[in-house]
Formats: sequence, C-alpha cells, structure tokens
Amino acid sequence: MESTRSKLIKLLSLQDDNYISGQEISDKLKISRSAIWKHMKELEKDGYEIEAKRNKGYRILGSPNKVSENTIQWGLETNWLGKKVIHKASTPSTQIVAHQLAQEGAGHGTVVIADEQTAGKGRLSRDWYSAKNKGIWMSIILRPNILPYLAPQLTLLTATVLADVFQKKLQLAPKIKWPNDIILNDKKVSGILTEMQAEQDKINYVIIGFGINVNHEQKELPNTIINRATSLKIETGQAWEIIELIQRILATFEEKYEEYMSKGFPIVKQRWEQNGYRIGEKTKIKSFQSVDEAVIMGIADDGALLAKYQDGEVKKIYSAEIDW
Ligand code: BT5
Repeated sequence: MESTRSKLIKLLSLQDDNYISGQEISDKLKISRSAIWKHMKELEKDGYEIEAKRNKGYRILGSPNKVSENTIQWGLETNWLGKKVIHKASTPSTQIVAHQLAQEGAGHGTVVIADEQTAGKGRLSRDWYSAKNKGIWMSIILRPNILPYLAPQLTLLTATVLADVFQKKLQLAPKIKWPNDIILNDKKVSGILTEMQAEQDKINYVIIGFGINVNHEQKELPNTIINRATSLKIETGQAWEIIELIQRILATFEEKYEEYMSKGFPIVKQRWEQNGYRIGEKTKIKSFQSVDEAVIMGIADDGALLAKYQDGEVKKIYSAEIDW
C-alpha cells in the first residue's frame, strides 16, 4: 500500500510551483488538516523545504539530496516506471532484492535502488563495486510480453538508454561495448546485468540491473579496476545530482522501452550501432578452437555481435573472448 506520505509528496509535486490548499489535500488524501500539518513537519525533518502560506496552502520549494523512495518520485516524469521504488541504504545486491520481490509478485516497472551494495554482481559471478553514495546501483523489474530468446535485446536497449542520457544530459560521447558496458574514453563507467525467469515461451519476469559510477574521484576507484574504470565526475570534472540522473534515466527508459515494444528492435539496433564500440575496426576474437582477426560489424536482431572474418564470412558471436 502506498503510504500517505508518498501520496502527499506526489500531490505536492504535481502542482509545479503552485500552491495546493490544505482543504484540497485533506479531500484528496482523506486526512485531517492537523494530520497534514504533522506530515509536513515530518517532511521538513527529512530535508524537504516546504512553504506554507495562509489562504494559499502548501508548496514544495526543494527536496533533499538524499536518495529515497520519495525523492525519486518527486518530479519523476514517468507513467509506470518507478511508480513503486524500494530503496535500501545498504544491501548485498539490488538484483537479489528484485528477484525476491518479483517472485512475490512485484509489478512491471518496480525499481530497487541502493546507496551501497556489499556484494554487487557482474556477469558470470564477477564482482561489481558499488561504493556508498557514489553511484547508481539499480535493478528494474519488468514483465515484458516478448519471447524469452529476445531478452538480450533488453540489455542492448538499456545500453542505448544510458548512452542517450550521458550524451544529451552530460554532453559526453559514450560508446557501447558489446554486450553490456558503457565506455567513456576507453574506460568502463557502467555495466548492465540482465537476468530473467522464464518458461519455454513465456517470460515471468526480467530484472535489468545496472551500475553507474557517478561521483567517484579517480583515487576512490578500487585498485583492481582503477586502470579500466572511470566515473561521470572523472570524465566531466564535476559532481552530478544522483536523484536527477535517476529520474532522467527512468524517463528515458520508459520512453525507449515503449518505442521498442511498439516498433520492435530495428530502432534499438540502429541506436546501438551508432554508439557501438570499435564498429568497423579489427579485433581478435578468441573462440573455442582458435584466435581470429575479425572486423566488428554491429549487432544481430537476437543481440549477437556480428563480426566479419578474414575469409569474408560474417558470423554471429554469442560468447567469446574479444581482445578489444
Ligand atoms: C557488469 O558485469 O558489468 C554488470 C554490472 C551490473 C551491476 C549492477 S549494480 C545494480 C545491480 N545489482 C547487482 O548486484 N548488479 C547490478 P561484467 O560485464 O561481468 O563486468 C564485471 C567487471 O567489471 C568486473 O570483473 C570488474 O573488472 C569490472 N568492474 C567491477 N566493478 C566496476 C565498477 N564499479 N566500475 C567499472 N568496472 C567495474
């Protein structure tokens, strides 16, 4: 059940800069005027700046800088994504929390976010470092009506969403390294992990997890990745408001996801390839039997990487070690 408090914040945030009268709040939320006043005081304690004017009512002037269910929702311009947010100060992995919630029936578009992950997961049991309050460590629960074999398209879609935000909001030039890394100046700033639970021809749920290094200084990156990783702050020379970035990512995600659902994969493929890392360049691809030189061509409809080998044959690569 949605709390009165988060309903109140939503109601206030819908007014933009206008006031909403105590009477209207009272009618809409079915609470007394004195209960409203108490809620406002609680919000102020949490860092919300609220103006109360006689004969006009209330309005929010500023929200706290701290990530919470309420601060994410205040000003969030989405219809279904992030309408339910679960925020954890610290958790082993938002993926684990999201799996549990999805199994308990959490709806499409539920978002799990943490200030810190103590056992963040990459692919193939690799670690994902998720320092406290330095980045965005988020998992989104989706219940898409697509066939399970198409789920890797959602990883590619997510990569295009993050690239779009980094490009348009931060004026950066991100590259997407197949299958799931966002690269800035040849270093990894973000990784995506898609996991799903499906039957043969039906997806029960998909969890899209992504981590973004936002406000790390160079020296705050762990030694093991310091040469291969970067943050938005390192690349832009300035710190970024995490809540604002989250809201922008969610709004862009919802828009691009709907477009993908209605128009299909070609548009995602096109966007992905526009930003694809080393497209048209020669790399070494190590497969089971050999190491071959091949030119990266782009991606196939099923999410595979397309590479053109020296004999001219274009092959689909599903998993291989690529010497980027
Ligand atoms: C990924 O795996 O890149 C997927 C990362 C997904 C993380 C999110 S955070 C929210 C959600 N909850 C989770 O527990 N996970 C998801 P992969 O391609 O396997 O890359 C992992 C490798 O990236 C590691 O082996 C390191 O080399 C490197 N790495 C680890 N942490 C990093 C970081 N913070 N920044 C850049 N590189 C990192």
